Formats: sequence, structure tokens, C-alpha cells
Amino acid sequence: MADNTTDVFQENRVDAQHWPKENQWQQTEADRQEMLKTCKENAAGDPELRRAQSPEERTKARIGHHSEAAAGIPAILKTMQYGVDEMGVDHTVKTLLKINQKDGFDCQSCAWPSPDGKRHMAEFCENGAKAVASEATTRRVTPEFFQKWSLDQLAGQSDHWLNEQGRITHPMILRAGRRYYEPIEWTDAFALIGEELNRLASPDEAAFYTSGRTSNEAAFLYQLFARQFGTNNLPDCSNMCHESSGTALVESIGVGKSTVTFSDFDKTDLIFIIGQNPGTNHPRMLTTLEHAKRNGAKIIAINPLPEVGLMRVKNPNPQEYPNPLTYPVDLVVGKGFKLADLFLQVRVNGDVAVLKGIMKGILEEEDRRPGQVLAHEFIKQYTAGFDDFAADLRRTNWEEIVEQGGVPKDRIVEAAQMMAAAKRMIGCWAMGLTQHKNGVDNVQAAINLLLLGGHMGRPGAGACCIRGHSNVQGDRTMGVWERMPKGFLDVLGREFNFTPPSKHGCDTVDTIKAMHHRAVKVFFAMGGNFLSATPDTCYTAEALRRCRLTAHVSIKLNRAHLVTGEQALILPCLGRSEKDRQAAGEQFVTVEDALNVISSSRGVIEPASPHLLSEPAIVAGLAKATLGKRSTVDWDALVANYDRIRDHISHVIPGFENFNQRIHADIFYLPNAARNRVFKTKTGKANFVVHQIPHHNLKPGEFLMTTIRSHDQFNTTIYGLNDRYRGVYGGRRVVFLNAEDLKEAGLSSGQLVDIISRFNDEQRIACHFQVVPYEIPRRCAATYYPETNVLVPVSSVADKSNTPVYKSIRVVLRSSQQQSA
Ligand SMILES: Nc1nc2c(c(=O)[nH]1)N[C@H]1C(S)=C(S)[C@@H](COP(=O)(O)OP(=O)(O)OC[C@H]3O[C@@H](n4cnc5c(=O)[nH]c(N)nc54)[C@H](O)[C@@H]3O)O[C@H]1N2
Ligand SMILES: Nc1nc2c(c(=O)[nH]1)N[C@H]1C(S)=C(S)[C@@H](COP(=O)(O)OP(=O)(O)OC[C@H]3O[C@@H](n4cnc5c(=O)[nH]c(N)nc54)[C@H](O)[C@@H]3O)O[C@H]1N2
Ligand SMILES: [Mo]
Repeated sequence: MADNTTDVFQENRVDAQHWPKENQWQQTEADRQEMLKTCKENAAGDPELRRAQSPEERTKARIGHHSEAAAGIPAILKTMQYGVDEMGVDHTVKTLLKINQKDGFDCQSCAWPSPDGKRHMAEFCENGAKAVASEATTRRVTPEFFQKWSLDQLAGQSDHWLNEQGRITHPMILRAGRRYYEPIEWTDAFALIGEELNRLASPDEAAFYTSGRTSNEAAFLYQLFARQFGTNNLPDCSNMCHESSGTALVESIGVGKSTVTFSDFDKTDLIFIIGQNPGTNHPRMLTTLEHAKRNGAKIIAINPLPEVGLMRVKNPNPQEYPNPLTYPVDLVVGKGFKLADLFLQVRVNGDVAVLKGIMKGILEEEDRRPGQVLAHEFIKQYTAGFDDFAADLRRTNWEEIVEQGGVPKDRIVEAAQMMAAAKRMIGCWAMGLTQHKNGVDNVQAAINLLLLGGHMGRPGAGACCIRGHSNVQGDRTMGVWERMPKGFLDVLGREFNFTPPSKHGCDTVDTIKAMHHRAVKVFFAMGGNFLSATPDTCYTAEALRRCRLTAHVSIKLNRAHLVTGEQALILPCLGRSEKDRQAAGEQFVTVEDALNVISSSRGVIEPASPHLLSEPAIVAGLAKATLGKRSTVDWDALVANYDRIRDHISHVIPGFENFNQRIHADIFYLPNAARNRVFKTKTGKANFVVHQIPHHNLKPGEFLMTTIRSHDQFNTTIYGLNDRYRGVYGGRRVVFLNAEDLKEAGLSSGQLVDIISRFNDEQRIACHFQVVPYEIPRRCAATYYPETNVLVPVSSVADKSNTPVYKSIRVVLRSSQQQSA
């Protein structure tokens, strides 16, 4: 492990953090007025804008029992059923057994790591298998399909239906004014993009989005192309995901990533899981958690919902039970293995209050047992800001903590006592913390908690930022960021003999606003579903429609292909499970998981169509057609043999020295200074940061609504309409509410309501949601993403990170019979 390598890159990131964001888009009053009009038109049901959303379900969801424990036999059955439905029996067995194997491919689903050493034969989970099956499906979307289905007909189908049609086989173009996509040759597609890009008045009139499935090799080439073209407009899904974590971590500990390794989970005494739903979104983590518990660790979960996957697991550990016939009785009929020892049911966005409460409890325990609770030595030697921080905690009163956090004092004190008893502690978090106005504060509050006990830079302890997309972290490491620091740009420029642009680019929210304002005219997406994943669906739809060209590199159909610029392209690429053959033979790519491990990924099945190109080949085609002789890069040579891309990466990005040699041998960890208690922050120490508890002051009838993933989706890809962990079957347009609130509002279970969001003087409406009484704190609500993205105002963003506030949306409900105003 090259832990003591000088980490120039991280140092630069610290500088970058203190660069003011130069380019943040200022919305003009005229644009805002237009936005208000868009919201109104949405409310009035403008058919054009309605196309931007999945049509409403025709049947009602059935509310039934939810599972008592995550995983178990139902998960195995679902895995096999979904696999066989999509891929057939042969394919299912062959493909699944290559997931996360050292000679196979990295699972497309989440960024949870695989064990460092020996791996199980079946190193995948139910939802990983769904992701693989969804990619390896035998269904096809061909030119004939597009001949049959017009844009409007496609728009009338649900997101679930769109995904079910299968893999896209040919590059397709939607010509100006037409309603049907037509096939196009790759060379013509590249020439068209090149022409449109070269017509722009400035390179900053183009934006290049990345979704986090893109490999390191493709991401490196992609950012190189964008910068050779002349722009830092590289928005990515991370802007909507863990941007708050990166910002918070760099300010607090000088490294924007997790500080734990996989084996730390075996050595820890206590694990906090805050705002994360591992049972659904990172199911392989359940095995890690179960092992940790068997080794004596305790778990504290902080979440507004009692997620099944936080409470109990029935994990058929494949290592212990390779043969299903030998499953223990407990797995089949028992209640499963208990996970959370303490569940703190926080109010939506009540985390700073609860975390401050736990830390206040720790201070009070220290007062009772002076010198025995806090990590005095660590605090003195390695941290800054403790005195101010402690003074603020002492000033904060318990009434405010309990009122805003929604958790009773005795539960908070119990958590503090568990923490005081733990020698080694890991803090894990995900979207429940990052997607709030104070998302950066939320994450820093969790880091403060770790610092109090000195849980940083020693075995069994540290910060664990649970990433989403399987290579979202790697894409950032490769330079996909609109604000890469000067140090990186200089080295990149030297390596390829050009001058990269230095002006900051647009992030995701800024890109939407810039397109709406016609300041960005060409939008190119490397994966993802920009229309549905982003906030303010109608506004974003209008923004995309104002572009001259929108182009998506995709494997499956999605709604972003249906609401387009004047012209649109669908560029179908190889999936990760597929063999990637280039001039020098079969290639592999690499990815970085949430714990900073680099591993290789090699496709094992035949491509879905002979017309697919790999992502690196698409970037090369794009670069050659756009830059021609202007480029200093031999794009063909790089694509012929990805080792050559990796050689450049090893020169440009710290931590990747001898990249090829190392990755051909095994996986490796990237350096991480904080793990060695080297904190490359402004103060040179780990910083305690003081935060205010947010007050929402909800008016009568108002709720604070969060948006979540069901067990049957991967982001905007809808695998099915069931969420068996929450007891919802056959529908997604539901709103979870506390039973007492239902009663108070005169609503009944199953009743249809419209949800209206309130932000400044703006109002947005999403119609026809079925009310579901649920164990959720009073005055809180939860709905599935992306159905309610239409309610998230584009200007409602987190301080400092500019992440959309997807998880605290102020809403009111009205009975659906009333028609829109
Ligand atoms: N199968 C599957 N796997 C996935 C994904 C997927 O869609 N499907 N998506 C991938 C991606 S990109 C990501 S980023 C991750 C997302 O993984 P998660 O972050 O686990 O996903 P979410 O469903 O958005 O919500 C997380 C949890 O936060 C809780 N929560 C909501 N609001 C609050 C709050 O105010 N405070 C607290 N403490 N908790 C809150 C919710 O109840 C939920 O349990 O998963 C990745 N893995
Ligand atoms: N309300 C609300 N909104 C959210 C969130 C939330 O919690 N609540 N979460 C946010 C988060 S955390 C994220 S990460 C974003 C996700 O935003 P995105 O990453 O943009 O969205 P996905 O739905 O993951 O993208 C799915 C599409 O990717 C394409 N695809 C799949 N595999 C590949 C591949 O290998 N290569 C290429 N080129 N394309 C591929 C497919 O065509 C598929 O339709 O959404 C954000 N939006
Ligand atoms: Mo994400």
C-alpha cells in the first residue's frame, strides 16, 4: 500500500476548495420569470412538458407486508428469476459467476468494494444481479424498433417499459423537425458532433456530462478531449450525489475520500450508518456488516425510516454455504440476524441536531469521567478548533436538539454511551446526509463525531463515504470535475503538450441553467439519464430543448432520449460485462471503489450488437472528428491498446505510478494521507467545524419530503414496480406519511393526493400519489425518485457543494379531486 507517497493531487484539491467557484451561474430575473411560467405550465399540464415524465400508472399500488429481514431466500429467488427472464439460463449462470471476480468484470451496480484477498464464488447480490441482467438482456432495440415507435409514442410509455425494451444496437439520429429516430453511421455521427462543436462561438458553449459507470480509461480520455477542445464544462452525477461529502471531507481532513479499508470492518467496535439504505443500495455491505457484528461490533443506524436492511439480514454467506441445500434452517424460517443495535429515527434533515446531541452526550460523559472519554492526545496533536467546537456544544440546549432532531434525549444519550465504550469506530453515510441545503454541514458533523474519539488513521476506525455509481469515484480521480485544480491541469498540459483551459466549468445545476439561458448549446452525455436524474424536470426539459444538439452515449433507452435538442443522437456503447476487442486484442478497463481500491474489469460475454463501440473508442472518434490536426494526441493508438492510456494516467495522476505493472498483477489501494494522520488542510490539522442546527418552521399542513430509491430500481432505471422491503407492490406513485399526520389531515390510506412543493414564491406540482401510512416521523414524507424530481427547484441547492436539495423538499398535499389552479 503506497500510503506515504506525496499526495500532490490531494494537496491541490485543498487549494481548489478555496478557489471561489468562478463560474456559478447567476440566474437573471428574466430567466426566473420564465421558470415560473414553466412551473405553471407544468401545473396546467402542458403536453410537451409532460413528455418529460413517466406517465402515471394506470393501476393502484397494493400495500402489503414488508420483509422482516433483508436478503435471504427471496433475494436468491428474485436474482435467479430476473436473470433468467432477461438473459436465459446459460447466460445467467455464466455471467453472474464472473461478477467481481479478479478475472471477471466489476459489478455495475454500486461502489461497495469486494474483499481484498480471497473472493467468494458468488461475489454479488440481488440488485447487482439485476443490474447485470439488465445490461446482459437478450432483448434488443433496433432501427426497426425506432421506425415503429415515434417520439410521442415512446414518451407515452413508462420508464419501466423503456428499460425493458432491451439494448440499443445502432447509433441513431433524430433530425431537426422529425418525430422518429433514424440509423446513422458512426463516422457521420462523429462528423455531425464535430461540426456542431466547431460552430460554437466558444468551447464553453458545450457541456460534457458523465454518469459514474464510465471506466477510468474512458473518463481520462473524455476529460482530455473536453480540455483539448477548450472547456472545463464537465458536469457529472457526483454533483448530485457525494459532492457535499467531497467538499466536507477536504475542509475537515484534507482528503475527499473514505479513510477506511475493507479489513477495518473486521476490527471495529462500532459502526454508524447514517442516511444510507444498504439492504437495497449496497447489499454486499450486509455481509461485511454481519461479519463485523460476529466479531463483536455494534451498529447504530440514523434514518427517518426503519429500513429492513438496517434492522435484520438473512445472509446466505456463499463462502459458508456454497450449496443451497445446506442452508441452515434459520435462513429459511428464522427471523434472521439482527443488525442495528440502536435505531435513531431522526426527522428528515434532523441529523445535525442528533449528531450534536450525541457529541454533547459525550462531553457530559467526559465531565463525569474526566480524561477517560475524549481522545485527548489525538485532539491535541492532530486537530484544530476543538475549544470553539466544545463551547458551541455546551451552549446548544437539549430542547433544541430533541425538537429539531426528533429523537428523544435518552436514545441520544444511549448512543453517546455506546460510543464512549467503543475503542474503534467507523462512520458510514450516503445520500441521507448529502442532498440537503446543509449537506456539507451534515457530513462534517459526522466527521466531528469521529474526531472526538480519535477515530481517524488507525485500524478499525475512520470515515466511510458510501459511493453510489460503481466508478463515480474513479471518474473524479481521472479529472472529470468542472474545477480540477491548477496542479492537475499543468501536469495534464505537459503530458500532452497543450494548454488546458483554467476557467472553472459548469457543474450539473449550472449546466441546466446555462442551457436554459442558451449559453450552452451542445450537450453531450457519457452515460446517465440527465433529464430524469436532475432536479426540476420541466425546467431541465425546456433547457435541453433549447440546445442545438443533444447526444447520449447509452446502453438502454431512457427518457433523456425523448426530450431533446433540435437534433439528437443516441450512441450505443459496450456494457461492462461485454468483451472489448481493439486492434491490440481484448482489452480490460479499471475502476476505483468507495474505499480507494483500483481493480480491473474484463467483459466476458459477446457484445449485444456488432455495431457497438467502447466508450474510449467513442471519445476517440469524437476527438478526431472535432479536433483533427489541432489535437496533440494519437487517439487511435490509445484506443488500440488501453495499456497506453494507463501509461499516461500513471504520469499524470499521483498514486498510479507503474499503473500497468501493478494492475496486471493485482488490485491496489490509492494513497490516502488522512489514513496516516497527515491532514492536508488549511490548518495542517483535522478541523472541528461548528454548525448550526437547521430550523424548518413548517407551517400548518406543510411536510418536509425526502426522495428515496425503491428496492427495484437503479437510479432512473426501473427494474420493476415492487419494493418488498417497504411492502409496496405494483406501483411507485406513493407518498409515505405518518399515520397520525394522515388522521390530522383527514386523509385515508390509499387516497390520491397531489403534492405541491414550495420554494420562495415558486410552486411546483406532481399529481396523483397514493397515500401510504408508514413508520416515518411526524411532519415528514417520502416519495420515490425520479417521479418527484419535478418538485425539486433547480435553485434549491446545498451551500458550497451546489448539490440539488433532493432530500428536504417543503411540500403541501391536496386531495387529487381538486383541479390545478
Ligand atoms: N440497487 C440500487 N443500488 C444503488 C442505487 C440504486 O438506485 N439502486 N443507486 C446508487 C447510487 S448512484 C447511490 S448515490 C447510492 C444511494 O444509496 P443511498 O444513499 O442508500 O440511497 P437513497 O435511497 O437515496 O437514500 C438513503 C437513505 O437515506 C434516508 N434518508 C432520507 N432523508 C434522510 C435524512 O434527512 N437523514 C437521514 N439520516 N437519512 C435520510 C432514506 O430513508 C434512505 O434509507 O446507491 C447506489 N446503489
Ligand atoms: N430526487 C432525487 N434525484 C436524484 C437522486 C435522489 O436521491 N433523489 N440521486 C442522485 C444521484 S445520487 C445520482 S448518482 C444521479 C444519477 O444520475 P445518472 O447517472 O445520470 O442516472 P442513471 O439513472 O444512473 O443512468 C442510467 C442510464 O445510463 C445508461 N448506462 C448504463 N450503463 C451504461 C454504460 O456502461 N455506459 C454508458 N455510456 N451508459 C450506460 C443507460 O442508458 C441508462 O438509461 O441521480 C440523482 N438524482
Ligand atoms: Mo449517486
